[in-house]
Amino acid sequence: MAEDKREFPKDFLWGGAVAAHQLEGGYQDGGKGLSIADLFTLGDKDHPRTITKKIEADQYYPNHKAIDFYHRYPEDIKLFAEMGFKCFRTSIAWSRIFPNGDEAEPNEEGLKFYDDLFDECLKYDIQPVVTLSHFEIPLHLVQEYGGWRDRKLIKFFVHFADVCFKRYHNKVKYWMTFNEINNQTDFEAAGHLYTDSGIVPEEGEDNEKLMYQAAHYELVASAQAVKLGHQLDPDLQIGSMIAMCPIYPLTSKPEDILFAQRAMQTRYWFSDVHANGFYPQWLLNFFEKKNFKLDITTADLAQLKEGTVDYIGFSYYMSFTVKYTGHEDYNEAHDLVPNPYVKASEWGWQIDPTGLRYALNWFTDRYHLPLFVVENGLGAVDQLTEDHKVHDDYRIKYMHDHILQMKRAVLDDGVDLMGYTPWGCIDLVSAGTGEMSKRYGFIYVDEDDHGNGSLDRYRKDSFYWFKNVIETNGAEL
Ligand code: BGP
Repeated sequence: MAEDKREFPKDFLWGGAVAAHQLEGGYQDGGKGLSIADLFTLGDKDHPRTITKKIEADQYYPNHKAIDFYHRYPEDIKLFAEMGFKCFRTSIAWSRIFPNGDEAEPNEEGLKFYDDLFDECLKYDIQPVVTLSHFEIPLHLVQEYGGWRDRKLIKFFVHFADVCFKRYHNKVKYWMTFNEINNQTDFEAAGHLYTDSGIVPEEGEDNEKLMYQAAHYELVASAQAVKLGHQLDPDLQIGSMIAMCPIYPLTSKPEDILFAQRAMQTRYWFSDVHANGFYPQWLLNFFEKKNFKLDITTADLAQLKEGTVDYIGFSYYMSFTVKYTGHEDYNEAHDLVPNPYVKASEWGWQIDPTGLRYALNWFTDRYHLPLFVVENGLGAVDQLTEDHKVHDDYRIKYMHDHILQMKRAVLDDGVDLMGYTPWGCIDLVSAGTGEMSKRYGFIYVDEDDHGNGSLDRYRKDSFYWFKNVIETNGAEL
């Protein structure tokens, strides 16, 4: 097939994405408090990370140093500028601004750090795109309040959001409230509950109910933040951030189709609430059926309506497949089956570029809102050659195939896509495993899984490839 030489719309936001706890390091610098991410140990694809109660001397915590972006960001932003980035997605570490999370006054040193970081981006005309809560909440909120199981967290988060909007609204136009808010659907993995919501389920507690309650509080907090942000500055664009893994039926058997539909509803009701401002009826019926008496007030429901999002930001790495096995309700821990048509990465993530075009169309049909692909990429082991090169043609192929599908969704299907920020544009600590060796970057960072290495940065082959993609606005992939 002839190469598709069409360009993306002008003003398309090409860039890259990271999260504070996965690259900043400096975990106690500038008055920062501990966050739950500071208690994640190192794992690997066969051994999940654990979360210790306090910092243990004999454990390694990869996020403490990460890639030391906290001290080296000018060098890194310069490399992003060299690639031609139009935007840079990062998050604000909540515990840099509010070390405990429940203070009235913010920590000026933390605020100043992000002022300087955003100024450095703007120096090169790189627009910051900011996530407020990316998998880390101040540890004190976990220990004192039990994380998002407590309604008070709404107040603390909204205060944090308000302080950030007021301080940075002249520098940051694009915001997202909670990273991958729907990744809690896998409620049987207690680690996820802990990560997203800072909840440690107690013996005998119903994880599923806890998840729905925490998610409700988060959605109310998000809606209140969106409303406040718009009141302060109507130019702010505040979006949701959804982990999009389309769920396909294994066969065309009507039962499989219906079950896949319910699975999609179960994974994506979060964006329904963000975008529509109300709960889907099937879910309210489900709460009844399960006898979940959730704390959802009339005032909450009014607030959800008043704080709907401006766009849907989402991550896309893989698709899922399900098969109906006789029960009605989708349970992510048990109902996924391998897709015989799709190959998986070394970490078992099913690589499916076509699924990205499907997802873009699916979101468009459902919400009629602008979309933003704020994460996508291939985690792979890279080899640094003696002359400091990385020949990562596998990564280039992955990105080529995904960008091509994105191009078709935009130019053929008419999807309104704001931009594309591939994940981990510079190598960083994996959220899932804590490894450095699961690399996503265009820029190689000399550091191993245990924190050894010079931390020097090197341009991979994909660096030059992506630079050209941006320069030609996607005409040359
Ligand atoms: C997303 C998270 C990111 C990031 C990415 C890759 O779910 O938003 O924080 O880490 O996945 O995952 P991993 O780091 O586990 O490879």
